[in-house]
Parts: sequence; C-alpha cells; structure tokens
Amino acid sequence: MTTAPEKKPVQWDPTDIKAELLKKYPPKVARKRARQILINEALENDTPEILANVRTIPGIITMRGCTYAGCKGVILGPTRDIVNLVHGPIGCSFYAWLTRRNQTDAGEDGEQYMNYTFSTDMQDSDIIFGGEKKLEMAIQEAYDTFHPKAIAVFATCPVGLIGDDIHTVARKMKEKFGDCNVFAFSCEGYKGVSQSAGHHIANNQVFRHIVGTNDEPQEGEYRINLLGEYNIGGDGFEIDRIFKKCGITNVATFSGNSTYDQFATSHQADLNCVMCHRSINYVADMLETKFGIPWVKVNFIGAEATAKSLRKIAAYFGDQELIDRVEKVIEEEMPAVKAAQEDVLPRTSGKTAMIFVGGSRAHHYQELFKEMGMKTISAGYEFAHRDDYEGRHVLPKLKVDADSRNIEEIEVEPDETRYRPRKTPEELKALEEAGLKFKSYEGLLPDMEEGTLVIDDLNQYEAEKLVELMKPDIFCAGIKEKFSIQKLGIPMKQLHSYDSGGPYAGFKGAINFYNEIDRLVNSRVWSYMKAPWQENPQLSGAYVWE
Ligand code: CFM
Repeated sequence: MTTAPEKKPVQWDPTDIKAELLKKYPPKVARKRARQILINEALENDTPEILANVRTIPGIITMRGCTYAGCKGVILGPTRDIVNLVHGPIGCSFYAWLTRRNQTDAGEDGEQYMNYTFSTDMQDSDIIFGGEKKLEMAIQEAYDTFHPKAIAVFATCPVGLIGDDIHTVARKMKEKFGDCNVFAFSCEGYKGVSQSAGHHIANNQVFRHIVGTNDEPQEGEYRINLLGEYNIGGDGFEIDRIFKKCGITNVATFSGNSTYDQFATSHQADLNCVMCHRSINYVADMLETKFGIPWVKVNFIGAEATAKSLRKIAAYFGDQELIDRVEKVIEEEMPAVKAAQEDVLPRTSGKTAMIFVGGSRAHHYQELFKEMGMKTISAGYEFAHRDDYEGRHVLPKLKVDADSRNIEEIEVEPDETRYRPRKTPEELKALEEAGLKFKSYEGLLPDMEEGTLVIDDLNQYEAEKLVELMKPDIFCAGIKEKFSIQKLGIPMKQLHSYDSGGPYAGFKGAINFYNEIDRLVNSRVWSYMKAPWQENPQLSGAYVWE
C-alpha cells in the first residue's frame, strides 16, 4: 500500500475567492451573482440565505439544461413501457435517445422502448402550417407498431411558439384507441428557468393521468415507494437488491426502471421514501394529501446513509421482525464496505473535492467523500431551490415570481373512497418523538463546514476560476465541464452520468465509488499534461480590449 505524499495545503480565504470570482463582472451582474455565491456559516437559529431558482444572466455559459430536458429526459426518460414521443425538430429529439445513463431491465413482458427515439421530426412547413396533423399521424404509427399501454407527447420550444394544441390531439387519440392512455406535456424548453420546471410539469401529469388508476390489490409486505431515484448507472438495481434482502416491497420507483403499472398502483404503498428532494418532493405531498401516505427523506448514496435510511423505514413500520432483518442485512453488507474503506483511506484522506451537479447529488455525494476522509470545499446546485440549500423551513418564505407562476400547482384533495391515513396522529407523533422526521429535509448548508463556498448555478467561467484558485483534488460535474477541467490538470468525475461507471448507491455502490475516486485523485496524469502551444506558442495575440 502506498501512501499519498504530504500535500502542501493551498491557502485561501473564502472572502478573497468570492471577490476574485466576481471581479470580472459588470457591477449589475456582480451584484446578482454575489447573492448566489455564499460563504457557509453556522448561524444561531437559521441558515444563511442564498438566491436560487432564478434566471441565468444572458451571456453567461450556464451548466443548466432546459425545461424539456427535465420533463422528457429526467422524469419520463427512465419509464420503459411508455412510448415517449417528442413533438419537435430532430435536434431536440436526439437528446431523447437515452443520452442519460438510465438503466432498465425489459421485465417479463419485454415491453421496453427506452432505446428508441420517437419524434415527429418537424420541418419548416410544419412550423408554418402547424404540426397537429403530423403529431396525430405519429401517435397512430406508434400505436400500430407497438400497441403500448401509454403514449406520452412532449412539446419542444417551436410547438409552444406556433401554438399546436397537443393536449387536444392526445385526448382525441386516447378516445380513439380505448386501450392506450395518451397524454401530453407542455414542457417547452423556455417554460421555466431550468430543468426543475420540467420535473414539475412531468410529475403533475404523471400524477393526474396515471397514479391511482389501478386498484387491483398488490402483494408484498412493508410496501414503500421510492421517489426521486432514476437508476443512473444501475443505482436503482442496487437499492432494489437491498430492499429485497430486507423484505421491503418497493411498489414503484419514480421513475428509475419504472413501468406504467408501478405508477398506477403506487397509491397502495404505505410509505413514500424521497431520495431526490428537488425533483419530486411535491409528489410526496400530493400522495399524502390524496391517499394518506406519509413521507420521509432517505438517501442511499453512502454506506452509512444507506444503513440510516433502511433503519428509518424499519422504524416506520415498527415491526420487530423487519427491524431485526434490516440489522442483519447491514451487518452482512458492512464488512466488505469497511474493508474497501480501510484500503483507500490512507491514500484519500485529507483530499478535497468540489461538487456541482443538478439538485441533490451535490449534497448526497458529500457522504461518500466523508467516508473516504475527503472534504468538500465547494458545492452547489444547477437548479435547486432555496429549500434544497437551507431546508424546508424556508418554504413559506419563498416568493412566487413570474417564472414560478408559469408552472402549474395542482390542487389535490383527499380521495373520496381511497384516502386512508396509514398512521394515526398519535402514532405519527410517537414516531417523531423517537427521532423519525416526516416531511423534513434540512438541505445542504448545515452539512457543509464553515467557510466552504456554496454556489448556485455555477457557470463555466467561475468553475475554471474556482479550480485555478482552490486547486481541489477532484472536481465533480457533468460532460460540459469534463474536458475544460481536465485541461486545468485536475481529475474530473461526472456525477450525472458517472462516466461509464456505477452503481454508486447502496453498499456495493459505495465500494465502487471509493475505488474509482481513489484511482482518480491519485493519478498524476492530468497534472503532467501540457498542450504543445502552452509550451511553445507559435502565434501570440491579444484581445482588442486588453
Ligand atoms: Fe435529482 Fe437526479 Fe439530481 Fe435531477 Fe438531473 Fe440526474 Fe442531477 Mo443530472 S433528478 S436533481 S435533473 S438527483 S439528471 S438523476 S444527475 S442534474 S443532481
């Protein structure tokens, strides 16, 4: 075993770093960005306030995606037996072609459309004369070819601009077929400030058109739904393996490796476990209001976090048999985790990481880094809201602006026949008193050390500046950042797609992650790299404004 050489710590002061990041901006831009760059501090009764979920300043190269990406790609992308049809030009449709590494199994029925791209391939003439006829024909063709249970239609920007009525077309086709649910999403890319708006549009329609449509009793004890787990790199498979071993029945995952029937029967579960708070917390609320299912926050990223989440589920059901089985599973799984951890620790402890991902992972992955003795010195979300940073207690304080007003909030009432509180208020209270928190998420800030930098909607310029100034041992973000960071000599790990790795969830995932990060932070290759022109410039130039 080799140990890492003592590394000279890079001295930096967060206030200087922040000033340095803002220095190049015009005053107005700097003022806005200053509210999105936060130096973490522990306040007595509160968390510091950050500006989030606001428009990116035009001209800035954001890491964000669009509303269509959040709806079609994130939420509906991993549903295997729904035909997801993009109404729009083929450019947007290309990104429907499994570019996110959602995994699935084809199941016993073999219904699996995830690796197809369904598109209306809009042309100039469709933009001028309208695309509804073409959409109708495309839905018919998909139906004739596959006879799926459901067809979902997604609007891209031009569809909203020319005003195609996709909902009427969907309704008409649903009535015509009789045995295929057809519904549409007004998720034009410009609809919101980021993909977060797309999650909301997607989840609303899934709730409205599918959830609770199948009352056939389901088998299995200790029935839960796992909300906000998308099976990237097989994470969901690993979590399901653990559930199975514990005897917990996962009725529906929203939406990793999911099927139409899982959503349709999800109202029969007795507990909702929320993994990615950002993308789905409102669905948990709606399921509670309509059907009486309580929810708890869980996290299966990190071995300790996994154990803690399993114990939460067991405590909720309160059955000694389940509690014992969960303890036994943890006891069986942990030795391999500990062995891997002990192996990497001498080489990873004391190293530093930066994490800038969408809305949840920048928080969750800090668990894994902690288990490796590494510190996250800067982190942030692309598109999360203030509650994901500061905790849900800020929810009543959030102002509704023009952009959020654009996104429908559906009014949900208790179902007349099927609303059934799973626990009495006294039982819930007793569980709370025993430490099980319902509807609770504290956000990322309390889990980060004082003096760390938390940055919302980080952009290309700031990312490079940050790396240059703070020199982390690893930078985690997405494909758009990958190569620019590596060119700065710092290893880069994609935490959206996992590069080609994973799973990183659960116990086996933790082991995979330790080994992968150990390999990356101890590889010198990036720092040896110099492009030929950096050593021998053949041409030199200057900007006119310099
Ligand atoms: Fe939730 Fe996600 Fe994330 Fe997200 Fe995403 Fe993703 Fe993500 Mo990429 S649902 S917020 S919209 S945990 S695709 S699986 S990795 S940005 S941090």
